[in-house]
Amino acid sequence: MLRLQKFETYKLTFGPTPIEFLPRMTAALGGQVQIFAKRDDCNSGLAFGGNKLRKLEYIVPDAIAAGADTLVSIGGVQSNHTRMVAATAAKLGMKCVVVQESWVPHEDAVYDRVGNILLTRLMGADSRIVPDGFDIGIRRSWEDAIESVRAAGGKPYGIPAGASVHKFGGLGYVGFAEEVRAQESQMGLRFDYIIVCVVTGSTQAGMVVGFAADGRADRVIGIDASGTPAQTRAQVRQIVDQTAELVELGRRVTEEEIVILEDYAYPAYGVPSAETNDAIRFAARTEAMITDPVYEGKSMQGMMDLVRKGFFPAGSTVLYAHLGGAPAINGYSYTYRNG
Ligand code: 5PA
Repeated sequence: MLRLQKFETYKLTFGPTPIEFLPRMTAALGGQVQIFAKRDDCNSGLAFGGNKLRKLEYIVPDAIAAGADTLVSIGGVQSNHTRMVAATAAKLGMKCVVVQESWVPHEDAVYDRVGNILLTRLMGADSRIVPDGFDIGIRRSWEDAIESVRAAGGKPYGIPAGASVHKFGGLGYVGFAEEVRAQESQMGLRFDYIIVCVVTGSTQAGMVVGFAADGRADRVIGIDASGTPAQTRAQVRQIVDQTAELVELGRRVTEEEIVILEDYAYPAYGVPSAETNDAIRFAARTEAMITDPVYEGKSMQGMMDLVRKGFFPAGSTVLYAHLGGAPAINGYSYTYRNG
């Protein structure tokens, strides 16, 4: 039994997210592997939702207890995470400062005016674009932003990139695993594999700890979208250990139980390959399921390739964790101008 209940939460999501069977995608990929999706992209009424809200549900009580009046976070120009922090701040009646680094070597005339950054600004966040490139670690620009709030007399509460290296960053996706187990018993099945996109690490790390409780940690297949997999893996390892301790897993998760596939992040973080674009069109045309060029398009590409390569034995059930991110597609309007 994982000790998750002892942590306070602040409700930002609707509750358990649906799991749906994807019949047309299953058939189009050969019919040997049954494909399901868990729709964390539809988890909330806050600004289109997504994976960050599960994490933030465990972080907000700490921000309130700290007496904060401003949430300060960081991501790329089209960050989903900074959109979710801006939404959370609006919902709490707090202020919000988000640093948006230039993580993506992508040029589209409207890239910094549509999608996530548009929504972030609409919700009243102070969005600060800076020239620094991609890095999932603790950043100087973020520390400077925290300091600037303090210097102006505010009470900042810092949330790192993707809410990942926050002490409670992994708890939300331990909750995901508990939720899947409950849904499995209602559905009368047990998923053989879970596919998840990984960049800053706490989504997969939480799942690994959650599924370690029933011996399935190595069935969580992380698809790297960072393009810096060594750093991502090290961060997942660290969050796994910290989260396992918090929920009292009672043992150390082994290296073999942390599975991250590196083959799909090319050509770079935030830049879709031709195969990523094929996967995005495939999910849209078989199931009207919208994935984005930065994250879910790459995990979709990875899942499709693994099915086609026979990675999953015939008869397997695969659960694709849809973590959100669709608003970013607007920043790629030229790429998809003809569909
Ligand atoms: C993100 C992250 P982790 O960062 O927890 O590994 O999750 C990867 C991920 N899918 C998967 C979507 C839709 C995501 O938004 N996004 C970041 C952001 O700034 O938006 C943290 C990088």
